Amino acid sequence: LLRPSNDGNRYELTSPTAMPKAGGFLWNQKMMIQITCRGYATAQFMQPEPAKYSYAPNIEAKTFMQPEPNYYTHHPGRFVYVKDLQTGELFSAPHEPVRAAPDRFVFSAGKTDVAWVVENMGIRVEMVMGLPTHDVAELWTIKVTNISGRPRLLSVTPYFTIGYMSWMNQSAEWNEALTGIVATCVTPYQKAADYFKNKHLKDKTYFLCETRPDSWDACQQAFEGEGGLHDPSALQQPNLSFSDARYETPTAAVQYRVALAAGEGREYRFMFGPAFDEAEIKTMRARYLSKAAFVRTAQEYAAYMDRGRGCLRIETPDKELDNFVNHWLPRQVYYHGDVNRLTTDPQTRNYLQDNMGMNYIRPVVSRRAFITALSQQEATGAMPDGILLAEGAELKYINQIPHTDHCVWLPVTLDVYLAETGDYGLLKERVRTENGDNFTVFERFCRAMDFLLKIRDERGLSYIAQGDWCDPMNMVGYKGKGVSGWLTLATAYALNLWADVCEHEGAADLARRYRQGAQDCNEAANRHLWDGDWFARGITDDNVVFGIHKDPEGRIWLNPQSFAILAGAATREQIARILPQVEAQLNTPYGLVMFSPAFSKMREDVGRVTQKAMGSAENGAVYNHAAVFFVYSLYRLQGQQDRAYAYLRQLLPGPSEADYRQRGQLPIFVPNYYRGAWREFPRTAGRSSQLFNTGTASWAYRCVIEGLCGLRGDARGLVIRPQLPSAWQSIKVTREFRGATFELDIRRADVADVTVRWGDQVLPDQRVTNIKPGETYELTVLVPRQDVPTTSRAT
Ligand code: CEZ
Repeated sequence: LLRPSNDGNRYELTSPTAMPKAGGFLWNQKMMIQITCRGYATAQFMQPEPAKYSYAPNIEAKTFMQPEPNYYTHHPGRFVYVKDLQTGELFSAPHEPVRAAPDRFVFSAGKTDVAWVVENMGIRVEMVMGLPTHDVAELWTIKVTNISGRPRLLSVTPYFTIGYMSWMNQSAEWNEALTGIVATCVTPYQKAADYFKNKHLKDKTYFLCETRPDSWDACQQAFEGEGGLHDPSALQQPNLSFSDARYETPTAAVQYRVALAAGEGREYRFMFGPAFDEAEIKTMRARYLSKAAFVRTAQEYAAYMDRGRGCLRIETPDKELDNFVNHWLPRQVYYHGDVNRLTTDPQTRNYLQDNMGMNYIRPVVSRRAFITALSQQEATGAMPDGILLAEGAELKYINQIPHTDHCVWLPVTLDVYLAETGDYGLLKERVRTENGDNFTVFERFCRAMDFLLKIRDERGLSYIAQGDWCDPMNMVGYKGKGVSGWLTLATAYALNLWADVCEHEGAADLARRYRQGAQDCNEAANRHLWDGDWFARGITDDNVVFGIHKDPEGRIWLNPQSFAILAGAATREQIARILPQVEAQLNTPYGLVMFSPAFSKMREDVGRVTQKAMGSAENGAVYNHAAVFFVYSLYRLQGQQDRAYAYLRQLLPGPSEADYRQRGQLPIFVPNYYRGAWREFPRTAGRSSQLFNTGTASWAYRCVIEGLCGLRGDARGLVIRPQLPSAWQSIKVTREFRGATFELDIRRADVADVTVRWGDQVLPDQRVTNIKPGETYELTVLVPRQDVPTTSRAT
């Protein structure tokens, strides 16, 4: 059903029906496209706000990518109809809209292109989509080959949807000079001021053909007619109807009539994308639409993707994990760090965590991100809800709702930056904000930490306002009193991390003060939120503690447990109580759910999260971001590597076929969630959201690098403490770190503690120091045969 190919660089799916929503995605800094194995596509480009060029038949939200996208007959897509003109038989590739059962089907998701091979009626259709590196356009190659062994007469009709562009004004027509269909619209708006903004929008969609077709349709209705998309009326005629669209829904359908001898094939190239005017379309055509340009563009794009290669190669007994970690996980991390989810105002916590992952790929980008984020710090020390990345951008949608956790992510992200680079110089940089204040990075971090200390109530618990990390938990504290148990613990974690940095910088007083602050938070959490076997999630405006034994829904939440471990709030005895509760109440065959049981109805003192569908998203799904926090916290303990690995592994679909089918997703990204509520709704449990925007990616990569492989930098060098699952005898790892390459041969041996050998030396403290850029270090790492599970904190 599915398998890696091309040395793990691609993933192939051989059925269009087993996992209908499975697909792949490509991006550059201006656009992204997610396309399913059946040909449905969702594409977005930036100008600078997100916009469409292939529209749905209704007016759709463009604000953010949504989970579990619904595909329907007229969903935007990229298709080609093939009709036998002698028998009248018809099929379409990749699969939609005709849905004819293929003789052979291969959907192949690559890192730099998405491709298909579909065979039906003795005809092979090969489709490949690539993107340029710096422009917004899809580059398509469609090849049709006669494999029937006899001469054939065919019509080949690419059908690329343009869709409902605008209720104000939309049209489309064939453009002879450009050899393609050009559709035009006016983006709907109301305010006069928006006229001047919208003037510069790319309100044209073009579909260009390298080879002039014999006929075309630019009007959707003319093409589809009474036949419907399964058998469009225009395909029942000798040729398409040369229609134009006059305030009608535009489309791009073009037809080639071909006679193919046995074994003969034809290759066509097309370009699809948005433009401002015809001059731009002309330039784009000249730049890209030829065989030579396609080859050059593919090479450039491959070089661009290669910059996101990541810093780790592993060879373990778990081949599927290897494939994911060596190929796909860094790609997903790179995507986040490279384009910040293609928004002009990423949520601050997302912006910082996405850059946390970028530290493993291009730390200079992360360094710049600190400066960008801190240059928007408020006078109070608070961080805004979103970071503005484009001129004229504004805080929109979720970023207009006050959340209180953003400062937490500063030291969390910095922790990885310093571990990767050792660049403490960053702390001395001066950053000026719009309101005119001018502080060093170090001072700004102190101000952010002071702010976290300040936004606590008389009990020492952190206010939640209208949300914390959990966005839709908007009614716990909207009256101004409610507190977040998670945030109290996350504050302690952040303060401790920052205290370490203060110490390194010789600011002992500050270190003491932040450590004291952390201890206060931990004590407050223990006093008010420890429920006997786990930590509660919070206390509402009306002073009701929730996330506790007696709650029938939302009884136990994962995040407070993870951060109680990270913050050092949980003692060894408490951890020993927490871990089995998490396993018993939160684990499912598809991973750890974020809390349990899911809410079946609105709880007005918790909020919008309880209104989401049971088991979807934050309402008790396997919300991978939360699951991976827990995995990370286990890796920070000693002797929890079996649990950590088991939960980490569940982030990924497979490897059994039943699991792939149930999740419905290729193992080429971690989605933001899999459906939970597996006791209530086993039929839908495990189903992937298909949404690859998620903080999970950064943390998963971090868990593999720092946790499983145990390769974490510090001020002096690289510390090596692998945490292999007990069933593993050995692994091989290549790690790039501070310009050097480390080749590690890690295996179990009769040693009392991890032993790192370099040549004939045993390295003290399992640490490589004086790392020389350009050098390759070959290390032998011996790990004890028996890891005694304990719950003590790692040092
Ligand atoms: O958004 C994510 C946020 O991007 O949800 C996470 C949060 O930590 C991330 O910053 C957990 O709440 O209802 C909502 O508004 C949700 O919060 C979603 O928007 C959710 C999306 O699924 C992410 O794309």
